[in-house]
Amino acid sequence: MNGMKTIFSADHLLHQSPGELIFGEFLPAFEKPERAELVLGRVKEVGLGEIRPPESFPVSAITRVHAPGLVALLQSAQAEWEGLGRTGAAYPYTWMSRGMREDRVPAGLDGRLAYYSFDCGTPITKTSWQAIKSSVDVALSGVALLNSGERGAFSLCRPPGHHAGADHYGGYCFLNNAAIAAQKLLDDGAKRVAILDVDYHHGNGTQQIFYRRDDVLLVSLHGHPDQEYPYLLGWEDEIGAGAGEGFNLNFPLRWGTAWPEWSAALEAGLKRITAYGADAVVVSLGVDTYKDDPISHFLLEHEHFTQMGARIASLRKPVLFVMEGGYAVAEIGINAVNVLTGFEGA
Ligand code: OKP
Ligand code: ZN
Repeated sequence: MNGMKTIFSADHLLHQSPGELIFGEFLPAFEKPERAELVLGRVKEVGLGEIRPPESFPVSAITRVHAPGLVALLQSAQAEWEGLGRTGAAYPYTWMSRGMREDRVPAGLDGRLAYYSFDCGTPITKTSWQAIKSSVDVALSGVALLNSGERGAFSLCRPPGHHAGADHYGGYCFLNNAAIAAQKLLDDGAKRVAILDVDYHHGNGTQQIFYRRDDVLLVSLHGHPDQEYPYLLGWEDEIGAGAGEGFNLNFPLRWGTAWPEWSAALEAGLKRITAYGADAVVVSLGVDTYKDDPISHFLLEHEHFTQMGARIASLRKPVLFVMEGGYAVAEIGINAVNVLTGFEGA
């Protein structure tokens, strides 16, 4: 079968949040396994291309961008939690705030959960690590496809990754699949990689990881921090620092943003990526910009995702699509795959 290949692992099923504190209630989690299954179903329905399992990569590919202490915590948190006689998933009780010790990692479990996380929406369960690791492997296997000459590939990652920074996790994200993939592209010979983050939420983790670097350009379109999660990063004056100055480009957009305004920002971002001269592009593909997404406030419709894919294809660069968010579950498959077919058809 020709067409874009999809990398997928059923191991994503091993991460299932027990629920989410949202809208003032503890509700069923929005980031749920059905999301990935619906996208996979749509990939099959349209006959996008071959579906392959990931290869397994060493943890050293992860610690190229993440602190070893974070990776160790994700692996052992649930066992330590149970060792303290607790049932349920591992949740942090506090977080780092202004004036607290950033230079010292506490030894205990609750201290490390506090040190390495930034929100209450990202519980670690008994089998989460296997899902987290499989999601990274799905992203890295997509890199291998680009290295073998494919012009596009789809890493159907779950859990998502773009909120995870070098030493912090949160926002349903544990490890930054897109950032790990971008670093692997560089390690495999690319000189410059662009990350285009079209998820509704700002990719704070990706921004933090590459903020001082000029070998990865980040372009992000997202809900304005004055209105939208993760609230504390994503303004337009964040342009990068040191060697990275000029290599971070944020487009914060207000609730109610529809295709005309969203696509104008996309065009400006694509222009920047072209000027940058990227050897490859990683797209953080969230489809929570959809008008009926239950936790988001943009107004994109099905056809706009197709157009988005076609515009990304106009870069004429190898593109790795890495799945991020999208929560209107019945539609998530249509919207994600529309981007891919739009790319393929252009
Ligand atoms: C992840 B991705 C607290 C509610 C906050 C978190 C949104 C994470 C979005 N439980 N919502 O960017 O789609
Ligand atoms: Zn999102």
